[in-house]
Amino acid sequence: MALIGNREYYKGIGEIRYEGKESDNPLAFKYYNPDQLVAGKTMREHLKFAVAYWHTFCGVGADPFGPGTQDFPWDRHSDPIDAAKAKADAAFEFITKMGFDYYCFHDYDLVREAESFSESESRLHTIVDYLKDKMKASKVKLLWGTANCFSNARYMNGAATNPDFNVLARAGGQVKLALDATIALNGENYVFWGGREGYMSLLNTNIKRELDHMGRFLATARDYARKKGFKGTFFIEPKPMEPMKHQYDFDAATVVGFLNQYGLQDDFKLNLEVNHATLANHTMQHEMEVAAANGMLGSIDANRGDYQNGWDTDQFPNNITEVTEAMITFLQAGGLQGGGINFDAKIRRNSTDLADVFYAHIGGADTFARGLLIADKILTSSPYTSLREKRYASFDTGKGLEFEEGKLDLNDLYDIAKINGEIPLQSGKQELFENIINQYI
Ligand code: XLS
Ligand code: NI
Ligand code: NI
Repeated sequence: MALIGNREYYKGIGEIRYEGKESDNPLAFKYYNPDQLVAGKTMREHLKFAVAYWHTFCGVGADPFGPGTQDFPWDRHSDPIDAAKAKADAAFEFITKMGFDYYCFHDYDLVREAESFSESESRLHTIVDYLKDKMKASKVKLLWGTANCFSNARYMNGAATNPDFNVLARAGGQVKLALDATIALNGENYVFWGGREGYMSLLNTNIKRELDHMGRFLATARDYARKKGFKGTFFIEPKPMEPMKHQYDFDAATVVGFLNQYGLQDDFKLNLEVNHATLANHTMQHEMEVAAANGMLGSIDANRGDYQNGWDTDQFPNNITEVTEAMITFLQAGGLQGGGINFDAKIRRNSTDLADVFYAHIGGADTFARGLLIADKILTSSPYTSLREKRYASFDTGKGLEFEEGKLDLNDLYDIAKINGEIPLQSGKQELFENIINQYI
């Protein structure tokens, strides 16, 4: 294959192709067949896979007990621009070899943040120009950009919810630059993950003021981007905790309420992440159902947690049942509104072979492709949909329909209750529903 840069980073690994489920080639897709039609669209169009810059090209595997285990050649450059360009070369080589169409970034994943704000700004300009050329040459697109307003010490008490106005203003400056970069690179969406928007202790926190500040901050960012011609969608990414004890964007339902309260509902939708759902004691399907019910199913950060512990382990997706259930909701909602499936996931600290990051993305893509195929079969050829609809049939005609249309008052319900007397039980048939999912897997 033609290389975009002049150095090959992932040596000995070529383009990953679809070979079907009988293939025993570990470096091939078994289910993800980009051009295969499912429910009227190609898999490529449905799934819009993206590589997360921060995990795949920045994450060296450090944990609270020790430093990283990966030694990325691009990090060895002492000059920050050289390092950023080498990283971009590696990134585009990887994304192209995977055959994916998209990537996602935080501002300072692209280039190291400088000592001064203005030097950071000029570094961002330089790397954005470089990325423009890489994108043109490769046809890889930007699914979304975002600003890292949580790593730097200045954000230890939050960014938009910081009690110090000057920190909020600094975050505003940073978000402006990240929006500029996203717009310059034709980003299709822009994400806000409230990394430290929350509290460690209520004793020193004024929730009402902090939420008002966050609402105002997001409206300010939206207005700026719209004025600059940004047509894409803004996403809020819910997460209940970590790094803070409590984060305001707790889960889908909380964020929907927040967006409606602050008048942001027409411009913002949700970017839902599997491991964030489970941290909030929900399933991913629950989060997607809540978002879809409100017309806000925007994008997905694909990963998975660990059933035996309670933090954001960001493992690559491999749970077929979990993903199949999510894809049922995905198809019923008519797909994602503007977003795609971003692998916000990292290989384990002891996965140190060059090929490991390929296996990881192949497994993740195959899990989603397989979930999509199964969900489509369940919806088109199993009794699943009719069984579910049947449960609500009493609202389709007669008094039930009149109730839905707002034509009955409480006295009407009283009259019906009196005439009906005791009502026969209607089974929820949960085990039957579960069996259908398993049968189609
Ligand atoms: C962290 C978040 C983060 C966002 C982007 O838990 O998932 O990676 O996706 O800031
Ligand atoms: Ni995420
Ligand atoms: Ni996360």
